Amino acid sequence: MANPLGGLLLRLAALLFFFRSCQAKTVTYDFNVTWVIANPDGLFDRKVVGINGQWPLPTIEVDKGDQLVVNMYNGLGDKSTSIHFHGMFQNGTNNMDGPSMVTQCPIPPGNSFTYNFTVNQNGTYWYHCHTDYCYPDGYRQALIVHDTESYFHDMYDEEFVLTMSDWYHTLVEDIAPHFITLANPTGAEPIPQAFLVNDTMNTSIPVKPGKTYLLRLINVSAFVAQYFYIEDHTFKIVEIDGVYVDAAEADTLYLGVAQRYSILVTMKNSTEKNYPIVTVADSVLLDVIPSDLQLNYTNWLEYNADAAHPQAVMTVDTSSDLVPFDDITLVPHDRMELLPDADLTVELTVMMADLDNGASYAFFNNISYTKPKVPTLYTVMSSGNLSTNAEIYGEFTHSVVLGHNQIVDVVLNNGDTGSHPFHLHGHNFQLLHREPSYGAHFYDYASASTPPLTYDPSDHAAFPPYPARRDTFVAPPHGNFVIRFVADNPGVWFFHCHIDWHLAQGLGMLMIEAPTQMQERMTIPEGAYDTCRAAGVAYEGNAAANTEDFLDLSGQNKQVAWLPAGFTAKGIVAMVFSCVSAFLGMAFISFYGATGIQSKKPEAEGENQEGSAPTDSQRLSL
Ligand SMILES: *[C@@H]1O[C@H](CO)[C@@H](O)[C@H](O)[C@H]1NC(C)=O
Ligand SMILES: *[C@@H]1O[C@H](CO)[C@@H](O)[C@H](O)[C@H]1NC(C)=O
Ligand SMILES: *[C@@H]1O[C@H](CO)[C@@H](O)[C@H](O)[C@H]1NC(C)=O
Ligand SMILES: *[C@@H]1O[C@H](CO)[C@@H](O)[C@H](O)[C@H]1NC(C)=O
Ligand SMILES: *[C@@H]1O[C@H](CO)[C@@H](O)[C@H](O)[C@H]1NC(C)=O
Ligand SMILES: *[C@@H]1O[C@H](CO)[C@@H](O)[C@H](O)[C@H]1NC(C)=O
Ligand SMILES: *[C@@H]1O[C@H](CO)[C@@H](O)[C@H](O)[C@H]1NC(C)=O
Ligand SMILES: *[C@@H]1O[C@H](CO)[C@@H](O)[C@H](O)[C@H]1NC(C)=O
Ligand SMILES: *[C@@H]1O[C@H](CO)[C@@H](O)[C@H](O)[C@H]1NC(C)=O
Ligand SMILES: *[C@@H]1O[C@H](CO)[C@@H](O)[C@H](O)[C@H]1NC(C)=O
Ligand SMILES: *[C@@H]1O[C@H](CO)[C@@H](O)[C@H](O)[C@H]1NC(C)=O
Ligand SMILES: [Cu+2]
Repeated sequence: MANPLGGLLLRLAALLFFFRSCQAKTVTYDFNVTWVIANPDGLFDRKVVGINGQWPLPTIEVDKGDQLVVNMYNGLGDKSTSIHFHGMFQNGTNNMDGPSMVTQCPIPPGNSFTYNFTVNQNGTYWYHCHTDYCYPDGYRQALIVHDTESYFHDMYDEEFVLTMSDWYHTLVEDIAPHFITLANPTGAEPIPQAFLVNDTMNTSIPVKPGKTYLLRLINVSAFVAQYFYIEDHTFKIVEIDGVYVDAAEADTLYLGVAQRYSILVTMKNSTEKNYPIVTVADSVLLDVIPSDLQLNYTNWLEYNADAAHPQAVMTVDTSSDLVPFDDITLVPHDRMELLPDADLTVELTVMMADLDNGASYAFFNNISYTKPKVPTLYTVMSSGNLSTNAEIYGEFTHSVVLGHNQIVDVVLNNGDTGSHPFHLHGHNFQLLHREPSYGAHFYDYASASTPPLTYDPSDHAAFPPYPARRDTFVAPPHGNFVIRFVADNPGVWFFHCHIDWHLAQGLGMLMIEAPTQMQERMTIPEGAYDTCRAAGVAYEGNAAANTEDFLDLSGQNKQVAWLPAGFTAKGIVAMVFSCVSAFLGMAFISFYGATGIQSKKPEAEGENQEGSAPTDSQRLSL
């Protein structure tokens, strides 16, 4: 006989259980960061950054709504570090964002730092160190936010994470001294020795016929972008950088550094053969291609472990013949509309040029990002009502103050012949415009003799009604893009090229978003200041650590001086390489630099293309 009370109790219990299982939980990771030895490409043993004695590093996994706590102990002994959780908005917790000298002090050896924030987002992310250049030493891994309510949750049987990266045999600390120096005036980026999928090579993903898999692809490269396809399989894109998109059929993807795609792949019904998963490095980004560098790699969808694992048969001659899916055409599943016209437009021109020490730097509008003496967030917190005055952050942090809830456009013109994946911390932005589009002529502009395509606000294709959103967007060689976001997340947010070498050359700037609201809403835990004390870094004052007069920037860190007028990279190249020794060259430069010739900024972009920007032929001549 039915017992109404019992039924009610049962239902209550079920409800309670439901609430409990939905309740956000705290997920805690203890990371003891130390050096370990690894050899993922089978070619070379090297020191890498391990966590709790392991490498590959642990994948962080949380459910949407969870509180994530990462207790990090720096056991490296010889290097400061920090962690950035790439793509996490850190809404209200800007101080947990991770970039050294932006939102925290570098964590010195022997010290700890606790990252603690709420994850109210879904999708595919990653974490990596963010202190000087560091993550090419292996300090990077996936961060997955599980969401049982995603619209595609019932459309797949199983999921796999696949990270893709370039791999160096040399420690960053040994590469760095040779990179930004007189000996490398063209700024030729270090060439990786291999490319890894999931921190290894020759991976087979065991699959079952007829099943559908969710593959989360994450590009954790430091430099080189890769094309991705699976022989004889198409797939559906369902997520980019944590934003669900309407399923879009595709066969080839281009993953810039730091970008993520989730794709659904349905297996064939037969188990006769295994299919190559092919990654091809974008060789256009490489200044020279060493003869022993393998650019394309085969991994497999393994239907049958006993069948052959064939190498991919390349159907194109070079990577630039692959036409990837254009991410700007994706439509977010939540149908967020095009934001209203911007209240503020930040215009940025990218350029690479040599400074007075003969080394190559990267610039947004003539400014090469140079670390301040006080982490910029702490300048905001200690500056009272002067926080809205961009001057206090110093000229060389390239800080722009955004008003709370302003609509902001970033118009970026790439005066460089390389492509650059730009990342904004704290936000997703809408993709409004990009040219040239992927296709046959994409790389035509990558030539120094082709003038850059400059964005024309009065003559462009209509913006999409439901623009795709992501946190990292690739600027094409000599091309441009326009992105838009709402300044609804008070904080100091880094906007920078995610090619670690280019960030080291200064390709970054800061958005000081709603500083007054930051002061009202945020408190910095005392432990964060302990880190500064241990690091010997000031945590009050303007960019020059002046606490008395925030408008007095004397003593601020500056970028290296401009080259004297008429002095060009070509001259330096010719000089360095025709001189008997680099030492002679250096002596000449210091002599030349000391003669008191007026330094001069490049007059116009055009002149700079001609003058100090490295051209392809110069790069190749190295
Ligand atoms: C970290 O690991 C190193 C090496 O295993 C060990 O010596 C050290 O005690 C550990 N530190 C912490 C705080 O766990
Ligand atoms: C991957 O396979 C290739 C070709 O069979 C082989 O030369 C290479 O050593 C393998 N690499 C690793 C890390 O197993
Ligand atoms: C993390 O932050 C939450 C919310 O501010 C707080 O309640 C909790 O105690 C913190 N946990 C740790 C380990 O610091
Ligand atoms: C996050 O997931 C929820 C539930 O699946 C969905 O409604 C929301 O649109 C997702 N957010 C984004 C940015 O895709
Ligand atoms: C790739 O590596 C991650 C993390 O180590 C692991 O969870 C995942 O299963 C691997 N994927 C495949 C296809 O082996
Ligand atoms: C990762 O990004 C780099 C730089 O944009 C790119 O060269 C490389 O091809 C990307 N990797 C993949 C697998 O797409
Ligand atoms: C596999 O078989 C199922 C059921 O017979 C069919 O619906 C599906 O289209 C087949 N898939 C392929 C890729 O042939
Ligand atoms: C793929 O690699 C092979 C061997 O390294 C090479 O011969 C071929 O040209 C490469 N193809 C592409 C498209 O890079
Ligand atoms: C770079 O500096 C020159 C000389 O001061 C100036 O004319 C030019 O407008 C600057 N370019 C940008 C984008 O600010
Ligand atoms: C800013 O703060 C200073 C010191 O608290 C005060 O003297 C000054 O009047 C304030 N200025 C404005 C414009 O509010
Ligand atoms: C941050 O949180 C506020 C509400 O507290 C919300 O209005 C805003 O949209 C959020 N911004 C982001 C980028 O998550
Ligand atoms: Cu770049």
